Amino acid sequence: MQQMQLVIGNKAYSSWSMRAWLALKHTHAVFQEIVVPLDVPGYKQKLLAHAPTGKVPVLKADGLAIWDSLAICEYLAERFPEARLWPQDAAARAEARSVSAEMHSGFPVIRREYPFNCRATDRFVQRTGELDREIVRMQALWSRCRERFGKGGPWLFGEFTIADCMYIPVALRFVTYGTELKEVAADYAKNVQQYPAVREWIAAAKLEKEVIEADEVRRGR
Ligand SMILES: N[C@@H](CCC(=O)N[C@@H](CS)C(=O)NCC(=O)O)C(=O)O
Repeated sequence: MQQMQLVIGNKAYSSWSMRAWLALKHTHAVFQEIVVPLDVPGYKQKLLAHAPTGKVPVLKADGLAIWDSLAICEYLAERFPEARLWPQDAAARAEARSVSAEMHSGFPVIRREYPFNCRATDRFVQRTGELDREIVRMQALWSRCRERFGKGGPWLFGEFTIADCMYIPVALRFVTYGTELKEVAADYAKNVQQYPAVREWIAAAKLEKEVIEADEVRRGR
């Protein structure tokens, strides 16, 4: 079996890359990382050489190029059943798929107003009503998962699943932008920050030299 390759963007800025990377890490498979810095001259051609979307992440495995974070997560869940990337219980699995899809296709305001920048601290973004509404929804979603399905561990569905891969970058955004969180969400964000794979990703992000100005919102209040 050939070693898998995961094509990703800058660790500092690419939240979709992080999602696929977290799922792949969770399988404990050995893989090669191909980092393509985004928004620099020629980056699009490099991405198009890997997949027709010209976006990251892309997983190269079994002679296939699999693009899009959720498709990669699904592929890994099938290929590594022992990693239990989805909950074992059918009801929990249905809900985990719902919340993962909700993240994948939703929360446009959080994604726009809180650019992912996992090495940044002390950033300030003016809150708006629409941003507040999404933050409220996010916390309600996390609370429901934790309360209904989270008894077996610190993650949304107890054990670590794809739902956590989807929401870990959001928890890191809340840390970056100093968003006040209610207890359940605050505990979840704390757990995320302590997770070894997250620490490894952020440590690597801090070593990157590239800066994407659009994702560097202002410091302080
Ligand atoms: N729906 C896609 C989104 C992928 C995406 O937008 N990736 C961004 C980086 S986080 C990208 O490739 N940006 C480069 C570009 O659009 O040129 C997924 O889930 O993988």
